[in-house]
Amino acid sequence: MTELASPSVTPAFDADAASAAYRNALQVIGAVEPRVADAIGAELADQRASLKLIASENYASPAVLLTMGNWFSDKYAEGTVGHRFYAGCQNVDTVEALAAEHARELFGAAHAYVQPHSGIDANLVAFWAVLAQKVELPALTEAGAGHVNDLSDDAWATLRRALGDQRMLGMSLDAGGHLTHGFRPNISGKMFTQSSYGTDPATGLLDYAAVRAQALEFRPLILMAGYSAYPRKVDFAAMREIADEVGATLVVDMAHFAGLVAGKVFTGDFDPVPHAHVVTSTTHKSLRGPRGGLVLCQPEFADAVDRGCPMVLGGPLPHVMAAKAVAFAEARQPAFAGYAQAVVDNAVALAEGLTRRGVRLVTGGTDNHLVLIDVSSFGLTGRQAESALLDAGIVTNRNSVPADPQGAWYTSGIRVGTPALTTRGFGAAEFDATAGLIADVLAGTTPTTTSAGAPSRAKYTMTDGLADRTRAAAADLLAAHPLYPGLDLG
Ligand code: DSN
Repeated sequence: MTELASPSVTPAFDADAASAAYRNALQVIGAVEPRVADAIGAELADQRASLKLIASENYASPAVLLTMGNWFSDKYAEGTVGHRFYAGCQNVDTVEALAAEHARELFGAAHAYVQPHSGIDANLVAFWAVLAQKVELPALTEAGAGHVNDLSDDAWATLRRALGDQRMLGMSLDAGGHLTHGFRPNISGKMFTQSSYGTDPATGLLDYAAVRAQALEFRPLILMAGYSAYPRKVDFAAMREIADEVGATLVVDMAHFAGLVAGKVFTGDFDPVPHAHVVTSTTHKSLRGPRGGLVLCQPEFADAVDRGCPMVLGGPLPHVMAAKAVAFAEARQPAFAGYAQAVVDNAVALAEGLTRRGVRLVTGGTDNHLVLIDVSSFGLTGRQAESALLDAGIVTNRNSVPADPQGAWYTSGIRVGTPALTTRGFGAAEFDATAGLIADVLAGTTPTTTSAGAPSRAKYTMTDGLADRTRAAAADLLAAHPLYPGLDLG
């Protein structure tokens, strides 16, 4: 065994063993479809060579990744641990129980359901659990059924009509909320009569008094909290007070910041688990696990949450549940707290570096893992900024800013996050240097003019040599912090 590659914030792995595992796996795959084996190798090369700042992405450990490629993938396991609709699930029971146990311990939760395949699945499980638990829908009473799963077709028809009266209040998409929190084109916006809260127009910050006033007026069944592009902490104790005052159920989607909760950076009022009735998450963002979802809940919702399959989920993915168990075990190691703190410290360094260079940030900074840049002062749309940064080797995504005049396609914002590069070992100095590269690219990019004489919203030119210079500088930063050090595909 070679020396473990173990920067303090990255899970240690045996580089020789991982190299052998991947080389052999690629040889086996390549014998069937070499183009797929090549694409897998190319993906690692691309990820190694780019400055990945997408706030929702990370790099899972070789242990997490390898756990997903095995015989668990072949197994059907509808049901719950010890109560399956298929025979032969004893090993699936082992990994599902382990993942749930690690999740409960990691987050201090009463109950954990690890079957959701993604964030939207986790949210649908939560929404139906609240409906089943909290709503005396006429159809349930008429049918004498104990649960929505037991309804007849007639009862379902009544239920569909009654559902239209149920209300959800969530954060609006342009204020940083997520499309599954009641955005009209999403199923959440169709299941519920929906209303959304924004942020203070002057500060970009959540205004709890305004949320309370809106909740008192709207009387939601579900008060939804959580975000995908809000660069600040949320006071979940305050949100719970509002929910209690209006008789709502508080559901928190912590997909973006689950790693900061697991790493005990968000504690007390900022930890959703003790305050929310139900908490949903993905497992692959700041939590650094496999792609997947998770639901945590208070005991009164446990039975309804466990009916996620077959209510809204198909068969669970046992290979992914196994990888969740491995990832949660990693997150329970002391090093993970150091990683989570570094993610936030690095975001602050990135925000300060951008501000110092004259870049405008929504809310003026950050106290989580992400920074939302308003690129309108450079005369750019988010789409132009995203493309120019990509030309320069910096991977980001465009994002709406509050009350965005450019709409959701072009946008006025760029969202950047620190979880992935922190896993690579970047610290404050590297993020300050990254801020410099971003500021230079934004300053050196100019919209082209359309034939009508207006600035284009998509096309742009860059100062000569800027993209190449930035790529070279990014390559120097990346070379000092290799991704999966020692991992060699041969
Ligand atoms: N797509 C994820 C993100 O980038 O935030 C959320 O679903």
